[in-house]
Amino acid sequence: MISEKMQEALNEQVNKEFYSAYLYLAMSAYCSRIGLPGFSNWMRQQYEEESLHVTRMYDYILGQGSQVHLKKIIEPPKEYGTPLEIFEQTLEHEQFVTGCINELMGMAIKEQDYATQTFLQWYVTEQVEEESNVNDILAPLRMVGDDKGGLMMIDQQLLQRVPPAPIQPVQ
Ligand code: OFO
Repeated sequence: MISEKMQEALNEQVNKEFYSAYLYLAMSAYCSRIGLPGFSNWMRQQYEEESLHVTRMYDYILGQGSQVHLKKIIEPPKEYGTPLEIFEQTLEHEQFVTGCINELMGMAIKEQDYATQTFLQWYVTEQVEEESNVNDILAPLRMVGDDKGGLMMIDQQLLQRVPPAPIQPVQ
C-alpha cells in the first residue's frame, strides 16, 4: 500500500519518464535527419530504455493496488543543434531526472514507505549510470570539436549500442 500523495508523485514521474522517451525519440529523428545514423541509433536505444523505466514504475503503482493516471506528454523540441549540444541537453535532462528521483526518495523516507524506497533504489542507481554514460560521450565530443573525421568516428561507435535487456518485473 502506498499513500495517495505517493501515488500522485509516482504518476508524475511516469509522465516524466514518458517525456524522456519522447525526447530521445525526437532526438533520434533529428540525428537521422542531419545524417548521423550512430547518434540516431544511440538515442533510439535510449528511447527504448526510457520506455522500460515507464513500465517498471507503472507496474509498481498497479502492484500496490493504486491507480495509474496517464497524463498529457509535453511536445519535445524539433531542433537540437550540434552533436555536442545534443549531448549537453541530454546530460541536463538526466540531471533533472536525477533530481526528481531524489525528491521521490526523500518523500518515501519521510513517509517511512520502505517498499517504495526499495523500489526507487533501482532508479537511483540507474541515474548514476545514465549520467555517467552521457559524460562518457561528452568527453570525446568536446575533444573533437568541429572536426568532421572525429565526429564520424564517434558516430560509428554510437552505432554499436544495442537494445537494452528487459528489466526484471517488480515483485
Ligand atoms: Fe529514466 O532515466 Fe533517463 O530520463
